[in-house]
Amino acid sequence: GQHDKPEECPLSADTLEEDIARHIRFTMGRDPAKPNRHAAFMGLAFAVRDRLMDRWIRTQRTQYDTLAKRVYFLSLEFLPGRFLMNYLISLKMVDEARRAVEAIGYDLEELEEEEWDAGLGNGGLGRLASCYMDSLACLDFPGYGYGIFYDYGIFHQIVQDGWQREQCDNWVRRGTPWEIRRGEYLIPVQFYGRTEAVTDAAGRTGYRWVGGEVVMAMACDILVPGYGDDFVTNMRLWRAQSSREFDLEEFNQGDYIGAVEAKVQSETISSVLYPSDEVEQGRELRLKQQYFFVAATLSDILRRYKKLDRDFSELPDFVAIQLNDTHPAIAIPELMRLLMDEEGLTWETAWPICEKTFAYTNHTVLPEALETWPVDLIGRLLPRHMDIIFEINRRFLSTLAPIGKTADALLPRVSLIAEGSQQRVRMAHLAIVGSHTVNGVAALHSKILKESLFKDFDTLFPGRLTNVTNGITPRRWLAQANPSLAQLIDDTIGPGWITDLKRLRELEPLADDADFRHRWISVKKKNKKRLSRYILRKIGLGVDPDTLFSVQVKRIHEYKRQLLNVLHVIALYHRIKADPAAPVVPRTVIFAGKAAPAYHQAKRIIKLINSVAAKTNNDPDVQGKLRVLFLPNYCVSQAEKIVPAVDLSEQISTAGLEASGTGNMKMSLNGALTIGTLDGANIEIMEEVGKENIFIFGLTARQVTDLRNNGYNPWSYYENDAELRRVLDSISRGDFSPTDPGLFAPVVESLLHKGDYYMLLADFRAYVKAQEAVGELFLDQQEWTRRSILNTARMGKFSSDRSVMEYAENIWGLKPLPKIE
Ligand code: 26R
Repeated sequence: GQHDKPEECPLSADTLEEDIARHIRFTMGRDPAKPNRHAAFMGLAFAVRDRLMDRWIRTQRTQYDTLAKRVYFLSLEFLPGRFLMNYLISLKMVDEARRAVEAIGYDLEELEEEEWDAGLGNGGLGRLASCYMDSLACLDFPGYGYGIFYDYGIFHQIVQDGWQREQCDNWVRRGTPWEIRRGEYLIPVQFYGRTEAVTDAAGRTGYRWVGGEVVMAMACDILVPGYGDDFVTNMRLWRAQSSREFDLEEFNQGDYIGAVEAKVQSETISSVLYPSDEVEQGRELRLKQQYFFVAATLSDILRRYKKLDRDFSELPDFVAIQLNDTHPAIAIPELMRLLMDEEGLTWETAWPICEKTFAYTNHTVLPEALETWPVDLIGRLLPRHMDIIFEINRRFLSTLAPIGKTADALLPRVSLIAEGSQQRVRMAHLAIVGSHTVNGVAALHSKILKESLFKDFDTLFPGRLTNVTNGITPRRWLAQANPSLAQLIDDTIGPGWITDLKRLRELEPLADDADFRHRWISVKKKNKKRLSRYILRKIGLGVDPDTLFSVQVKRIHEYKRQLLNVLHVIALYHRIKADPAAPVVPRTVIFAGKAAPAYHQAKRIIKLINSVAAKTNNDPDVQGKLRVLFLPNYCVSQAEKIVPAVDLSEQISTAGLEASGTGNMKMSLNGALTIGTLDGANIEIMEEVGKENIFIFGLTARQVTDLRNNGYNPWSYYENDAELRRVLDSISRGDFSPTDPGLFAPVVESLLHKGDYYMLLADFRAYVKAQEAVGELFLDQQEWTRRSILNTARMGKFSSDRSVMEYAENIWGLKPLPKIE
């Protein structure tokens, strides 16, 4: 392909083949003449890593030499998936690698499958962080990602008897070739203890945090290369290590085993990612994780800043810190503590520095996903931070009183502390007050932040709230995941789109070219065949690549309404049963996604999907007309197999609730047509691709709130829509759970007896109608393909390069580094 021009490596005179053999022998201790698959993968991985290493060192040197302002992207989650192919593509050495591994008896795809996904995130938020790392590197921005090196990533999902079961994701069991450990470089992080007043020589009172225990943070770096140039940056992920003097007292008193136990215990801080996507947790260990990584990161940032030998008042000229949701918001009081208690600044000097350094991105409006922490817990774990948070709040609230802004219970609404039976800190309010800019992740979402969730703050801090619409990296989500389509595009308009996605517009005229459409259809068909083989391998179900592939893959959550999709599937099933001779557009309905382990309703929906699949797939009347399936363990590498094969992308959340969505962008970029509500980034996708090239249905966000305020009654839809009634009755009756007829009662109850909070019934008829239009259009393959091409051609806006440029210009005040010669 055109992306694979081998490039001379200045580092070593050895060929890739020689390097691989050397690593198999000397790094892995294996015979290079007949390496097993794992050794072959590791040999290739280390050889590739060598080639990134020198570029990385040179990039760091340039950043240091130019005194460039840097951005630090703080995130509790990163979801990079696999690295091998991403590195090979960046280094333009795919073809070279393919030849080298063929020489030792393997094919590249086989070795690719040997790598475990790095699943250090839950879903959208974590994957977005990884797309942004890719774009930062591609655009040569001096930036670093900071996070936690979890030993256990997002759980591995298996499906047993239709139910989700969780298994541990011990992704580093066999070691990962990609981590570069900084074992010599440990940063102490303190917990518990108390605040003490101290008086300095001049008689001024200050405070210090004393006592408690200390855990060490060890840096592990993972490289992030730009595309096709020499720029390589990194994510720095922290691992907890016990400190040598951890609870020495116990040790000295002779309780040796007790002391070792306590040491081991302290290392659990970085052991597991919390799988709580949008469900509140509030566990002490999670707060510990947040502070652990924030403290280590800020210490690292200030260490680097101090080398510049500048006044702290200039910090915001050299450092921008982006908070990926509120999860790292404890960084705000931590920076205040460091500036005051460690560096001797006054509150009055320290606070503006903080405000000018931090910016915060909100990723959800769901109330249950807005973090609050009990004051008692923060007070015990981080006593000095609790004092500082109270002081931030006191000063913030006191600015409101004199300017007559205290009407209508404003103070309790905006306070950082929620009063109640137990006081809690509202992390979003802390993040807003301590940041110069707060952004939502799609136009509608940001509007909702301004007009509703953070309305008061928009009034108090005019201009602070803004929007940066999410994006995805075209390197992974087109070049890597869909090589056939990438090749077709290269052959047609050249490879410039990879770093300038707007150039896909040049494909527009080809939508009317029958020959091009023909080639487009073959690519989609090839990808659908590839996915069909994968499905057969994974769950033993044969699917027909000529059918319409309708796909809903994402975390399972009621607001995302996988259940609405299931209701439609059941309606289709009933129609087939009612008239088995009638012609239908054959469909394959694909679901995948994980449910939070404690989210019982979501897990029941997975079971329902599998039960509906079992019944319909085994019904002779249905053969060749409808297949339903649930693919276990949705993850980045699985998404790379699914996304290129999608015909219809299901983006059907209740309007106003999906902040942006990014799967919607991936599928449309790969030529899928979207069926969706006017929610999140769907709206902007519609604006780009044109109303005629997307299937929009259902209530708008405004209509959802109005309906809710005026009294929503799900029963009226049940009573007035016979088909809907048959669908719900068949679930209630136990048609899909004959041995346990009450199994899905809670599902129907949520709709009819518990108020149908996400308004599935209100949108059901519109959804079915939109699906009918989909079926109709699919019969006309030429017209469908024309629209598919236009979707791809018009997705340029949704490159994460555009998003990151907006952050850099409007929020971080960053310029790209001068290119390295
Ligand atoms: C506090 C804890 C329980 C928690 C809450 C929420 C942990 C993790 C989350 C994940 C949320 C914030 C998330 O992933 N949001 C998604 O962010 C994507 C990237 O911006 C959006 O595209 C997507 O719409 C949104 O749901």
